[in-house]
Amino acid sequence: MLFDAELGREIVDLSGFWHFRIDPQKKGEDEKWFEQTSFKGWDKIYAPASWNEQSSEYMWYMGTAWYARTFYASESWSDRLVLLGFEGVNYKVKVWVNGIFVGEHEGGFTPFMLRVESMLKLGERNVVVVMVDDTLNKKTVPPGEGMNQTYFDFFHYGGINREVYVLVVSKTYIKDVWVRTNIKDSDGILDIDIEAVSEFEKERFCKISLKIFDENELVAESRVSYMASPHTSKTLYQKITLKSAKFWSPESPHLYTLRTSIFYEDREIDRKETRFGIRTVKIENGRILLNGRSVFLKGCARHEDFPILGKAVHGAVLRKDFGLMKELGCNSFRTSHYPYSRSHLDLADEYGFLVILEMPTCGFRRTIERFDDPEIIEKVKQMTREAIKRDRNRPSVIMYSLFNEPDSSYEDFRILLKEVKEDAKKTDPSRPITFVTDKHMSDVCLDLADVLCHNFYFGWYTLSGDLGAAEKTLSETLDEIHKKFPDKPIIVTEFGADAIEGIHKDPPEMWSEEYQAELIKTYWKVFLAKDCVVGGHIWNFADFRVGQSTWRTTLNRKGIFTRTRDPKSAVKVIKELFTNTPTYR
Ligand code: BDP
Repeated sequence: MLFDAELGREIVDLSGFWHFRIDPQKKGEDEKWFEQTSFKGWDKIYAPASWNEQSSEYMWYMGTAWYARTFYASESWSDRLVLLGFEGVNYKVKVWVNGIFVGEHEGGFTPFMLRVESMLKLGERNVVVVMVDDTLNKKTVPPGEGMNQTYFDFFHYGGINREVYVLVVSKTYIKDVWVRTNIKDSDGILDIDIEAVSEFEKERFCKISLKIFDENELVAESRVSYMASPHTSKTLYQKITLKSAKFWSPESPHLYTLRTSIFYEDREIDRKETRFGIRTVKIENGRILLNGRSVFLKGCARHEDFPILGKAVHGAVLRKDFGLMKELGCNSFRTSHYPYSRSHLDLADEYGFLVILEMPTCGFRRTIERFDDPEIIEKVKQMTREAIKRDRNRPSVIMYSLFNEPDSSYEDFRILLKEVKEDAKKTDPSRPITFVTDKHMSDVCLDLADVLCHNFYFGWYTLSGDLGAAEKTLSETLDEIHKKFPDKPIIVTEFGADAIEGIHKDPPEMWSEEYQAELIKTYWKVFLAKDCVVGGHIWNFADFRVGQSTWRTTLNRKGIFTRTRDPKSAVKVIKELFTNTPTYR
């Protein structure tokens, strides 16, 4: 499934069956597997999807694996730039085309593009070979040491998890469009940056046209001319006012499309479409203001996880999930614990969800990595930058979460947090920044967060089975936090209990469906009684696969739906709680 962003451009989708071969001894590079043109004896694997559940042979495989396939390069691509786009490959990747090395990338959840036109044979089949290495270590993000020794609580799925495609563009093309929106009375104010790349050998006088569409109706336009110098990238700025604009909100998620075109000698040579919504987000006096109104976030934290597909969540599953979330009365979710796919967030924009975009920085502990290690700092910054650049036009994304449950009770974590925050603010100064903590009063970094995000498991990991005590401790802890930071809004980003479907207990007991429902009800009552709480996300929307251990039964069972989306008893209760909790309060 490809996305709107590349509409109007030539794209070859490389989804499908790839030749596949695992390389446990890591000998493929020495043996030059990337030069192969015949793949006899190799297995087959489908991409996008993780390799693990496609065959029992690969279920627990962690290491190097090779993918190969061919694609046809048309003769019409001469004098054009050809990019190979990857939406997400877990974890490290190296790419060759026709035996020639093209580039590499680290990080499983952010996109990258590689230029390949100089390696292509036009009018013929071309071979693309991709080496993926998902070996975890203390310096991977997130870190781990094995399939069952991860410092994060979700299954470590390897492979080409998201779309791969060939994108063909003109030698002068639009690389990026960034639309910042603001509201003045009934008008929408747009500040737009267009990054145009030119690879022509000579200077060219180009014109850029910007057209804004509301559905099919042209509602505003503007033009700018510039001299495109050879082998340069240029950023052009435009300001547009949209009179009597329609604003984006959960109840009315209105989207506009900006069509940016480059003209050379009055011929349109490139076009990129960018969807955006007009809305503002501000933190003021302990509240999150959306278009000036105080919002309350209701929802579940999620995971990208589905049987057989692994970390590739098919569009049909996403459609189902958004329908279920809407029925429940949710208006929000967090992309725990990594940036989700473009299609996932496209639906959030369309269905009007308020999203906390989280980075893949989970499990950061000072006993694992040093927080002042320049390699770690650089890696985290790069992944954060890639995620923000991809998603900063989305109205659904209202804030960035830079970490999940780091060792933030230690001063040395401040170094990393500060550096990454500064860098993130440069990439997008318009959105609030947070990180998610489980350290509460012992956290020494909360002053650096614009919004406080806390995960609580009273009644589960502590005060197990005692909901009365959990309620009291939750209430007291929230009061203490609020007293220390009276101007910062609090979101409870995780709370929940494992429930194994079909286990029923009266009175409710841990692991039963009733206990999960009761715990959620208890927490919700506390949230609504406190002004400082501006949102609650249940952990988790659906059961999800984890590694093997004595404390999980193949899945993390805190889903209110099973892994295949059947409802547990909590769903009815939550529907009532959420529908009776207004979005604005
Ligand atoms: C939290 C983590 C989350 C876990 C959850 C749990 O943020 O990744 O899955 O606990 O234990 O601490 O279920």
